Amino acid sequence: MEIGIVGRALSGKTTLFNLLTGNSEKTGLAGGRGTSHTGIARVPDDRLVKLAELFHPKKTTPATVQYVDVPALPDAHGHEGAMNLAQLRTMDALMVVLRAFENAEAPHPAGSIDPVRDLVHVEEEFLLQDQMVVERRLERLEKDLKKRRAPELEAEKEVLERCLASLEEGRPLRDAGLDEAARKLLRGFTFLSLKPLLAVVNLDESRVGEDPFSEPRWADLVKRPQTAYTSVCATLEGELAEMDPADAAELMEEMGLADRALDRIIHASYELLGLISFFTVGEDECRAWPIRRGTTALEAAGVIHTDIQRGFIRAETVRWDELLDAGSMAFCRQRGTLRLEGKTYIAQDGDVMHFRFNI
Ligand SMILES: Nc1nc2c(ncn2[C@@H]2O[C@H](COP(=O)(O)OP(=O)(O)OP(=O)(O)O)[C@@H](O)[C@H]2O)c(=O)[nH]1
Ligand SMILES: [Mg+2]
Repeated sequence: MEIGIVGRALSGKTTLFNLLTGNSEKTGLAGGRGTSHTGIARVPDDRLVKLAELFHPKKTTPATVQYVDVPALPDAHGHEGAMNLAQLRTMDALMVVLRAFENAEAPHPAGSIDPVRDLVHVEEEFLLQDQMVVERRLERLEKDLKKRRAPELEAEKEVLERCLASLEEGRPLRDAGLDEAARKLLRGFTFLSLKPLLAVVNLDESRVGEDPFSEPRWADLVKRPQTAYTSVCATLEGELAEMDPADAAELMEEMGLADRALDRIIHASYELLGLISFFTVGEDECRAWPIRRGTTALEAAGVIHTDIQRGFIRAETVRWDELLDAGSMAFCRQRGTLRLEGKTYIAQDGDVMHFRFNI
């Protein structure tokens, strides 16, 4: 599962990517335009921290999210360059960085700061690309339908016509009211405006802590489905990352900040990808495992190892907080909070699972 980072030139994509992943790619005008980078962010999880305090494992392994910094394609004239749409199509979700900071050394390509305009700018390109794909396919379908009336082609045509209507109105496919069946039918097209979107406003240092979305121009945008909005000040996050944790906490309190913006971005990314975590615990390792919402116990076992899936007998399951409260799996069993779940049980966020298997 990958999240592609997009946005206009010099919006802070690579700066944020570095902060999220701990990589150190070049930023600013020296940044290598056209080269994409991949990195991994650990998903902060208090539940895992508490479980590790109980078990004192040799190793604690958080869930991760993979980010790809997808810069614009190099432009021979030194202009902004076109988005790398082919690479964006392969992503599971997109994070668009919207510049709201002033920086004279790295001027905004449009000459002024306006995050709403930039979101529309990026989305319009997605809409245009998707519209081209839909129109081309519809043309082909019309031809095929003249030769042969097939119900599956009729169904595809009906869904694509709905898509076209939405795109022509300027509404992303995310917001076209498509049901699960329609989405399944569209999967192969890798539509950009159908991908879950996280919009991140990169605030100026002077405006840290402000809510940029209270401005009326955001009102309609923030209501869109499968779209999440958050803000960050990349410069401040960079400074916090360099400080020791106690000093960082003090500075955040002084500034009236309740949580770390980077944590918020990672959590929002995880949720946008439709991921939840189950845990495995023990003296060797406490670990959070990412699974899609709706994953069965049998599939969850397969995430750990195919052998465990193959030899699946049952999953001894308890909620993380019930385990903490009881202090051990054995006490959970005594209290009756430990459940024996079968193959079809739908794993829940925060479940601690111990798989019994036999191969
Ligand atoms: N003042 C200020 N400067 C920032 C902030 N975030 C990024 N910058 C600066 O803005 C410039 C551009 O940042 P990058 O991270 O390289 O932006 P980018 O979107 O990756 O740029 P391209 O890949 O060239 O499109 C760099 O000089 C950063 O140091 C911020 O929050 N405040
Ligand atoms: Mg960059």
